[in-house]
Amino acid sequence: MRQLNPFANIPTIMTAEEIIEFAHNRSTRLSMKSSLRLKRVERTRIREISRLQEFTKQVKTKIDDAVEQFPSLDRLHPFYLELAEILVGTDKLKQSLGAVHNCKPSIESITEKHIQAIKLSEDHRQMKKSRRAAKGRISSILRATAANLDFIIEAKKKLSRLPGIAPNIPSIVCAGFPNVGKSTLVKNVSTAEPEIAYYPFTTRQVIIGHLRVGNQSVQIVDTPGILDRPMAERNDIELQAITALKYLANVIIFMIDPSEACGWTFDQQVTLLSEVQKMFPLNPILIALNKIDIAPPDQLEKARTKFPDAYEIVAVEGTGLENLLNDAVDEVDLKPMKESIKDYLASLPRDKS
Ligand SMILES: Nc1nc2c(ncn2[C@@H]2O[C@H](COP(=O)(O)OP(=O)(O)OP(=O)(O)O)[C@@H](O)[C@H]2O)c(=O)[nH]1
Ligand SMILES: [Mg+2]
Repeated sequence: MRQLNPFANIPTIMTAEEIIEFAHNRSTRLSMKSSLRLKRVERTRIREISRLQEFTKQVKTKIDDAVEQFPSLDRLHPFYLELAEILVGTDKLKQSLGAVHNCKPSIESITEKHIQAIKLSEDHRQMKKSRRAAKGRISSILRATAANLDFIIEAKKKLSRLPGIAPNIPSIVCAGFPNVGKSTLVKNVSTAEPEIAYYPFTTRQVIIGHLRVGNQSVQIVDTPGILDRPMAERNDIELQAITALKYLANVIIFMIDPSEACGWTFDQQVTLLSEVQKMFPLNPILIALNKIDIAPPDQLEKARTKFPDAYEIVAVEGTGLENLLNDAVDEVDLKPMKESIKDYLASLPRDKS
C-alpha cells in the first residue's frame, strides 16, 4: 500500500564513512571461484577487477538510496513541499541531492580507468595497487560530499516524522492560540495521541487523528498554537499550523479560551480569529469556546455576546464535542475534494512492491 507520507518509505541513508566501510566490506568478502588452471597473475586480475566493480556497485547503490529514492520535490503535494521548505529548506535540499548525485560520473570514470590499468598490467602487485588507488579516490569523492549526505539524512529524519494525509477523507483542522485545548479535543475524539500540557507550545508539529462522524470517516488535524503577529514574525512551529490550514482544512475549528487560562486575553484571541478569517476567506470556520467549566461568568458572557453562534465545549470532559463535529462535517463540501484526490495520488511515490 502506498505510504501517505511520501517521506516515510525512504530506505536507510548512510553517511560517507558508512558507505565507504560498507562497500569495502562487501568487496573484500567477495569470494572468487576462478579456475585453478589459470595463472596466478590472471587470477589476481579477475579478483581485483571484481573487487573494484563490487566496491563501485555498492557505493552507487547507496548513493541511489539517498538520491533516487528521495521523493521528487517537484511532484510533492503542496502541503509536504511547504513543510519541507519550513523544516529543512528546499533549495539546500535540492542542492545537496544534486551534489551527491553528481558524484556518480566521476566514480564511474575512476573505476573504468583503473579497470583498464588492471587489464593492461602484467604485475599482480601493480593490479592490487590500482584497485586500492581507485577505492581511495572514490572514498575521497564521498568524503568531499559528506556534509551533503548528512544534510539529506537530517532532512529525511525530520520529514519522515510528518503525518500521512489521506486524500479522500475530509479534514477538520483545529487552530487557535497555544494552550487553548486543541490537543485535548483532538485526543478526546480521535485516534491521535498528542501530548497535552498546562503550558503553551506543547504541540510542535501537525498531528492527524482519525474518527468516524456518523457514516463519514474524518481526519482531525491538531496544529501548534499560533500567536496574533504578522506572518513574517512567525516561527517554524507556527508556520506548520498555517500550512495545515492552507492545504488540509476542509473546515476549521477555531478554539477560543474565554477563561484566559491559556495565558492570552480573549481580545487577543479575537484578533487572531479575524486574521485567520482574512487568510482563509473560503474555508468554513466554526468557533468553539472551550474551558467553559472554568470561565468566569462575566468572561463567558462577553464571549457569548461577541460570538452568539459559537459552540460551547469542555474538551477535557468531551462536553459539546459531538454536536460540534457533526456540524463540522456538514460544512464540508465534498465536490472539490473529490477532484483533488486524483492529483494527490499522482503525486505520491509509486508502489515498489
Ligand atoms: N478546565 C479545562 N481545562 C482544559 C480544557 N481543555 C483543555 N484544558 C487544559 O488546557 C491545557 C492545555 O491543553 P492542550 O490540549 O495541551 O492545549 P493546546 O491548545 O493543544 O496547546 P499547544 O499545543 O501548546 O498549542 C491542559 O492543561 C488541558 O488539560 C477544558 O475544557 N477545561
Ligand atoms: Mg497541543
